[in-house]
Amino acid sequence: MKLLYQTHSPYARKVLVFAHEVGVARDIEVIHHETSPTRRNEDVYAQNPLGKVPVLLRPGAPPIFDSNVICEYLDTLHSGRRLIPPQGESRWQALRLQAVAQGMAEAGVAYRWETVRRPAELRYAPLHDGYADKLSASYDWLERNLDDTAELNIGHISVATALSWLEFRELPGFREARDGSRRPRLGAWFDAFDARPSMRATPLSGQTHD
Ligand SMILES: N[C@@H](CCC(=O)N[C@@H](CS)C(=O)NCC(=O)O)C(=O)O
Repeated sequence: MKLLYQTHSPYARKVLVFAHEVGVARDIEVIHHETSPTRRNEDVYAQNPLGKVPVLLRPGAPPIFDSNVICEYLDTLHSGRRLIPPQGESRWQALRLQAVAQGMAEAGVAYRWETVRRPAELRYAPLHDGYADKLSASYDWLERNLDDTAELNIGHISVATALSWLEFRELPGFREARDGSRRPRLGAWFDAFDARPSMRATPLSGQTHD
């Protein structure tokens, strides 16, 4: 299989960390692509009409995207414990966590448009304030709700890869709240997760090209 990837995408890295965790990473050839809505990448558009990575190319089968769907697929390729719980409350908790992580990454991307990516004269301050609010509220929610005793699941992988990217891009931080108070549970949980071999094997690097 080939994975259309980006070394600075939280979504692409989520897929690759997932692949490492379920033991299928060795079956995947990683191919870096630069993507941006302002710079069309024909190779990516040829596989995904949204022009986004990650995309998984499978021999003799259609390409699949996005990161959520690729992880669902990879979870069918191994005989170990499923990292996307198939049923019951654990499924809804894991998918809810994934949804928060996806939203944090989306808010982070949007915040960057309003702070560094869009030409200065086109930026709209109330929007970046609004996205910062979403990040702050999500961090607080995770500090209260992240179940660090639950078995590893897609939600944890999604949150860790999103937080890692938010920190890499120096976006509003998760370790400290705006009033200066710490988020000790979230910080400790992230640091432990970040030491996993799957995270060490997939470092973030590079700049966005718009
Ligand atoms: N919902 C998608 C989001 C993928 C995404 O936004 N990828 C970014 C890279 S971080 C991209 O390729 N953006 C190009 C664009 O927006 O045109 C997923 O979870 O895979």
